[in-house]
Amino acid sequence: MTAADWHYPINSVFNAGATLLPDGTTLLLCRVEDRRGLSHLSAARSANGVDNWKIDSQPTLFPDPDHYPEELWGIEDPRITFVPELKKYAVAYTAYTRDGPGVSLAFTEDFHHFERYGIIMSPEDKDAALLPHRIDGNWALIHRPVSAPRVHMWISYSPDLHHWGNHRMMLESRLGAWWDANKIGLSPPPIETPQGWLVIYHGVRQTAAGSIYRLGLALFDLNSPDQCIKRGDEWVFAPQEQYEVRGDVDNVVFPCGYTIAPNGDTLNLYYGAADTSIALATGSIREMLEWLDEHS
Ligand code: BMA
Repeated sequence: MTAADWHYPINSVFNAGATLLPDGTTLLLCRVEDRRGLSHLSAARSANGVDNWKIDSQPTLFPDPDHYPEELWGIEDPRITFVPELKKYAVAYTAYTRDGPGVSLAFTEDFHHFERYGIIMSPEDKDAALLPHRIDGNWALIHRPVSAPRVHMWISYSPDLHHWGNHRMMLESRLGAWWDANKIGLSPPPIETPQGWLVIYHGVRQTAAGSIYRLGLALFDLNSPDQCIKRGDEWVFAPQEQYEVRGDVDNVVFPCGYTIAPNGDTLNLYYGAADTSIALATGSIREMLEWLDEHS
């Protein structure tokens, strides 16, 4: 999808959260950047997850004056998790405050009506997703606080989804010349597998020509998700196609969501390409786990 698919003038569409609805429809919650530069979220639905997208004619979730000043400069980069205990979808998204990005949480049953919890992680913080069920009685949220000059992935726990604590560092950015030096963050929500939580994360390499956003893999313990079991040394996905290397922000692949095919193995990864369009790539979860066995 690109801006040309929208019902009203926008600048770009990228970084979409994704989920499968009960009837098998793929729902994307797309980050839509308007022509002021501020973002809102819009739902797009497709029977096959590939084409014939039906895009909401109006913004689906937009910066809400009841949540000013936290959402004053827009809302971005949603990650969707279906929570069976609540029978609701959790949407963790970036609220762009005057003092930088924070993490907000909302719940919905239908992607028409939303219950907003407001900011749950104060600025600067982003790249968050809720785990689908409690761990030892507590909810768990992966997020990425900014602690310059290096930023890492953290996980925090909550008894009630409002009060968060027991903060643990989950994955540290590497140093020096590495592709994932200094700045990393969760990309889509973790994938629960019998071997552990499979995490696709982004690493940001700073170069003289700008940043390069690439994706790597790591595996975390199912019962203690702050414990990293394996981490790949090499990236597995990087800007390569023209629409990934050229756009509003060159050299960015940035997935915020996926769906899993009925075979339980094929991952449909929806990602923002160069902050300009939404693209789809597919892969095998089994192959990713095997790759981690060989490359961590
Ligand atoms: C990150 C996020 C993403 C964006 C990326 C590249 O920090 O803000 O929304 O896609 O930068 O611009």
